[in-house]
Amino acid sequence: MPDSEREPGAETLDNPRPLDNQDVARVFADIATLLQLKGESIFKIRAYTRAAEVFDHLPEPIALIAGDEDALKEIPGIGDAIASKTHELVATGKMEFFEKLRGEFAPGLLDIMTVPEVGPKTAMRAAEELGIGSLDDLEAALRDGSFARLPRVGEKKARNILRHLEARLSQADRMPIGKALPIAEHAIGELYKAAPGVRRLTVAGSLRRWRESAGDIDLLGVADDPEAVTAAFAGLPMVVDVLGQGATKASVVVSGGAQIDLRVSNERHFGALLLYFTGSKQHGIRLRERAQRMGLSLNEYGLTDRENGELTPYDTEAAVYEALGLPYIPPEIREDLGEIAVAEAGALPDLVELSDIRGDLHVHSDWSDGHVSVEQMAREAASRGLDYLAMTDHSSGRGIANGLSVERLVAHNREVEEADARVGGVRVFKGSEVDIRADGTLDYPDDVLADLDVVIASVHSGMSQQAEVMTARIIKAIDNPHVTAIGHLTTRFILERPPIEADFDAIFRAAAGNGTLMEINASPKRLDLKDSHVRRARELNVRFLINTDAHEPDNFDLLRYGVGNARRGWAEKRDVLNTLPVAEIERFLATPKPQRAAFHFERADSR
Ligand code: DGT
Ligand code: ZN
Ligand code: CA
Ligand code: CA
Repeated sequence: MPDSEREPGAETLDNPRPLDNQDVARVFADIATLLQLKGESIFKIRAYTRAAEVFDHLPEPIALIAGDEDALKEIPGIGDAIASKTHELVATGKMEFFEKLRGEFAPGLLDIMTVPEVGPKTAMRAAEELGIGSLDDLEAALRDGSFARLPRVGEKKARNILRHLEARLSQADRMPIGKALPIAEHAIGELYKAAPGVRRLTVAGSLRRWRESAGDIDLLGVADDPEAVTAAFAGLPMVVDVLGQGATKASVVVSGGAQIDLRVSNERHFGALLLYFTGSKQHGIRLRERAQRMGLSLNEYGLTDRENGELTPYDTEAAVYEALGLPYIPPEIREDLGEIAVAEAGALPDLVELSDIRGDLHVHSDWSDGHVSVEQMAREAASRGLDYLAMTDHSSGRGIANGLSVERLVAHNREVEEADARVGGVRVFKGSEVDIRADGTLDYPDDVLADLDVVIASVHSGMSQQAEVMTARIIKAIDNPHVTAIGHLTTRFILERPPIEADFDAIFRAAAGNGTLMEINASPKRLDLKDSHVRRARELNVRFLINTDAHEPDNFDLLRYGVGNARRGWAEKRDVLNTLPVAEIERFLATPKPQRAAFHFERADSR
């Protein structure tokens, strides 16, 4: 699957997103399922299953070709009937055939079947015998035991299903950080305009910790007249509902559905306030326990001496930590994952920073599914102060992509060399984002890969392989001498598509063993590796690239999400190869692969 079905940030709050390749694939898969339940012929079912697979793997956005039925029919596996249904679906958002078919079954049947381990037969029985027509019904039947009593279900399976469902429901009203943070920043800008007396407006909560998703948006600020600020906040044009409004706090819902909580304090208490509302809750609890042991009590106003009841306010977080005998702990690692003990031991990691990143080794152009030319991307990178980038357009394994055939790759390489010569201030490397096929072979032969400076190998298809198969597939790519890094390892989309199943420790060990890098893909719909994988990989001596996977110039701005995510995984500057100056990167790329594992670089490099 390509990176491009939906550009990061392309959705707006007001426009529902257009159907992407996976949406279309899902409709055809649903049709196949329903036809199977109806007992239709295997040939008919297979045509729809095939269509679902084709669209799932299509490396370009379906929206770009669905307008043209003839172009659709040229895709192998897509016949007349499916082409016209696809056209209808993408153009109108609906497909009559599917709507009619769906109407023949109990409502909610397909929803229920989206829960792992609920197969079609069980779902049908649940609908017919228990009247289950929604996920809510399903939850109730799982809790009261009636679901477990259905034929071929049983206690154990019902428990598993409930676990899957709970995981689903607990994510249901969260937003990916890529949606939440821009809303928070917009609100801050608007509030500065609407409430001239407000200062130090800051994002707090999970967003300040750069968690990949947020339940709500927490904002803090300072003012001499807090009530004027909460009133101005409740009156912002973006606000659609005021949930509560008081002298120092307000909660609102903004257009698009996000909730924002604002708290305003005076300057003297702001450090304690920020510490409290940044969380995490668990980190706060540990700090309060520590305060207790010191005869103090910690709250959002400061530290109170429990003997004499005297409150000391703090205007910075660092001052609170200091009073607790600790160095400043960065928000990204305040998750009660051992950070307080590590801080106490003076062993906090020196986390990588946005300004440490000097280049980007995963960038697309209009040669594949990017939006502008190689040269424009290079100029854009240069103007943003990057010292180098690698142009890594897609390979074309399945022949239906706008990915590059070997012939086009050769021409692409020439254009990259020309851009490198023409655009000053930035080194442009020749690269490819090459597909790791289902069997672990790559789309290009080794002699073609050998001509490239940077090879990002990624899984874009066959994502539901069994763990052992997937692990072997990825390790085979890692073992290829020309592969620089594995791109977006798990292929997940935050809150949308689950990660692959694999033995990640085995993958990280293989990568560390021969110096293959692991990408931390900064696209906020991916953040892949995710934070916990970064931390584990780092323990196993893996080194990283933080890449934007940019498909257009604005995407270079997404780097900050990747850095936030890397910091949540405790990554330091020395763990991240693209913090190196260009000469060092060239030295790394010139080092043959098994020796890359031992590649040593100076830490004390300055810009
Ligand atoms: P979220 O919104 O689910 O993404 O996660 P947070 O961490 O932003 O949580 P939220 O919005 O409920 O609260 C913001 C911060 O306020 C939280 O990180 C820590 C603090 N906080 C909220 N409720 C409690 C609580 O009951 N106890 C403690 N110690 N702190 C709390
Ligand atoms: Zn990709
Ligand atoms: Ca929050
Ligand atoms: Ca909150």
